[in-house]
Amino acid sequence: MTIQSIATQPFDGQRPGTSGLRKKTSVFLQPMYLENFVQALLDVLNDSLAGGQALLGKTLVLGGDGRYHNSVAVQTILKIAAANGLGRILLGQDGLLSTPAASAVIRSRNVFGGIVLSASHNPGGVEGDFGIKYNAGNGGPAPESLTEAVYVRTQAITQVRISDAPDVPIDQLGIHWVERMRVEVIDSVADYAALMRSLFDFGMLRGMFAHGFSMRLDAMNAVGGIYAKAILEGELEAPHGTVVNAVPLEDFGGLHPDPNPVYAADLVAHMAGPNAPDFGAALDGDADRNMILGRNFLVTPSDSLAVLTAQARCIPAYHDGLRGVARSMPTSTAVDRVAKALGIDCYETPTGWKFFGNLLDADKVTICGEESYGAGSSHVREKDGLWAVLCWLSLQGVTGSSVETLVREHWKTYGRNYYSRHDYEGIPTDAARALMVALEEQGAAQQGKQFGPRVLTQADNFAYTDPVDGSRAAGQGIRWIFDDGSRIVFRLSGTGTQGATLRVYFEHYEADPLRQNEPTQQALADWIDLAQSLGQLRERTGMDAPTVVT
Ligand code: VG1
Ligand code: CO
Repeated sequence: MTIQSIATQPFDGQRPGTSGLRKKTSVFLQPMYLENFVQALLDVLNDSLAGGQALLGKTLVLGGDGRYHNSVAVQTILKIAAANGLGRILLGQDGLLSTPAASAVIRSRNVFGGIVLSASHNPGGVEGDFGIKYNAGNGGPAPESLTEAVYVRTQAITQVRISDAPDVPIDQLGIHWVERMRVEVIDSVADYAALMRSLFDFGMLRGMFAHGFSMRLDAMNAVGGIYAKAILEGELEAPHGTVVNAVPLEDFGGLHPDPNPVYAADLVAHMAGPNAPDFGAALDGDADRNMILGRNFLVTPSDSLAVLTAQARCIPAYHDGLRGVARSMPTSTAVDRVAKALGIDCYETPTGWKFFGNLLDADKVTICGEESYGAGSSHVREKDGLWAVLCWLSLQGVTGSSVETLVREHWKTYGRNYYSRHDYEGIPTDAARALMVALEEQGAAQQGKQFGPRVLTQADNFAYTDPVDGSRAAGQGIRWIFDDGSRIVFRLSGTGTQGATLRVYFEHYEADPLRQNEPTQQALADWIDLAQSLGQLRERTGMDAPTVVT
């Protein structure tokens, strides 16, 4: 075994987005592409520590969502880490760790950080996407200061250090060595399952299934399957077959592992059919997202966050109440009303889980959520799909109410926030940038004007100052806010890999229980029309309609 220094040259565009560096798989397959990024990351981590050989005493967690290239990338990373003098790696068996499980391992073993290989909800396979992200010692996504430093380093990189050691048998639990670096292959599920056991009343949940409660969890052929199988069918003794698409496949069996009504249409149809179980749920590629369904009933993620916040005391971990809550800016304000009623703080952050980390670390919030099917709590520093599912299971067990009843009762108490997101995918990047400039100008020009029964009171581009460390993030999305509290928000995706994706978010509040049963798109029609006419979306995107509506 020897350590080699390989000459390399920078690649353009290795700047991490909303959640790590995410590109077409073919981009990652280029020789040195992954190598450069990993070397740059280790350089930056090394520099952040005092002293020359500082990485020697450190441990990193490593694992991924099992998509195409996962196991090859794991071997490459092990060899680069060893060559750079890292002390130890805790590797999920077969190279697998869901995003929330990686966060759990970092925290439970109290280590320096972790690398997660995932492009999350993006499709996988040779034709799909691949990704890599770094999580810090708190278990959460690296802050922008770190990802930016890594990017800067990728642009000046000249050498990669790598060992020529043989591959590690990543399927074999136990201790292996690469150079002087210890590689411990760990059970991918154990730490995470223990954490879930500590939060929920597993005895009560087991009792539900014993008494015939039925459920279907669609793991979308992604890594979440191994966690859902072990916990739902294993520990909670739900019937075999409760978890479907449970085996992680390199291409997710051709599915798009994004749990929303469009890509999880199968589950939606099943939940509307004659054999629908009591409860339905789906996870995304790296199991940090969740979709919640009742019988013939879809829960919007913003409502899910609000209901969980309102009912959190049903769950042992939150018995004593919540410190506060946080939501991303585009997420509906349903949770704000609950926070107000509970007398707790509600924070509004930019999109992406990294912005919740400081609030959680400073104990300002307990539960966080995003409109994009993500929710989580202080138990880890990532959103957590199966945690959300176990929360909803607990709510049904404790209250004896169905998913639909829980949501409808919630609307009666707090009012309903009609909510929808329209995505326009694959817009040429330049056109998308120009569109954002135009939308900002248009907002400024129309501010104070009347549109039908309402006035556009505020038009701006959201900026956030972190209340804990004072760091600032500007340009986080264009907001058009009306005097009745309704909103239209526009932002560009930071996780797409082809052209640009425009996301348009619509929200409208309805307090009157008699008007809470309209189809969502109909209830939001005024705002959808307004976004079209003022924003000229058709002309500027070249598309007649959004590509995905959720
Ligand atoms: C999207 C979502 C955002 C989420 C991010 C990562 O980002 O909108 O809410 O945090 O994906 O989720 P963007 O920039 O494309 O809108 V995951 O499950 O893909 O890591
Ligand atoms: Co994800």
